[in-house]
Amino acid sequence: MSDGMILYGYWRSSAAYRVRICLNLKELSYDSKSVHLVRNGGEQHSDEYHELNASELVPVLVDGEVQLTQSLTIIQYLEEHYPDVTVIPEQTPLRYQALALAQDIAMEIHPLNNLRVLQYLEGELACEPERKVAWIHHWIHKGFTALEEKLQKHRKLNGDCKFSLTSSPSIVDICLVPQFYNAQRFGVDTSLYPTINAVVQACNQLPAFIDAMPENQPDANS
Ligand SMILES: N[C@@H](CCC(=O)N[C@@H](CS)C(=O)NCC(=O)O)C(=O)O
Repeated sequence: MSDGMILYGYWRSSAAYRVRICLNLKELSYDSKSVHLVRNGGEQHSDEYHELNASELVPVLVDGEVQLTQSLTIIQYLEEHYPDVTVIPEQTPLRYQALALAQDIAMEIHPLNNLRVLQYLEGELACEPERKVAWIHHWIHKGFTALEEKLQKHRKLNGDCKFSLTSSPSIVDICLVPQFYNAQRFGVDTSLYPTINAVVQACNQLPAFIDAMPENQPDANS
């Protein structure tokens, strides 16, 4: 276990939520530093935080001398440096399937509904609130439809499994659970995706996932 890891995040940030799950699964202790994404125009835009990540996005993980951005890179770093519990399968082709599905969520769904994208739609592009919601739902449904199909195909070929691709939680589940939370927060009808639902339910019974939930963070509802 490493002393002194610091995670800069925000209770509702999906990307920080991914890192919290990964740290918990690996039983690594860390201190949380809250970066309020809304208050005072967003603390991510402060000079102090800009020094830490010029992209002005959370999370940032500091582990001793190492300072990291991008949740998938942070997970890869944790996997390589704290391998006692693994979250990226080792066997080919499962490993690459898992990395690809994690990217399907983290790169094809999440960025389109990120705070700054929604703020730009509402602000500069003067998008009506209901059209903004339509945008959010459209991209989540598109991503979840494909993901549901991929998870069902995996089951047809390999038999049933408790988590997305494997019998223990992987990087796919780490990305899926926060995206599902986000979908529900925005009122997306998630009942359309039975396999995704079953996987999320299985994950959310585990302490590592429960402890990482937004409402269980020190800055929840701040
Ligand atoms: N690809 C990045 C995404 C990071 C990201 O989008 N973070 C969001 C919260 S989930 C953020 O900081 N948003 C602030 C903003 O949009 O101004 C990662 O995986 O770490």
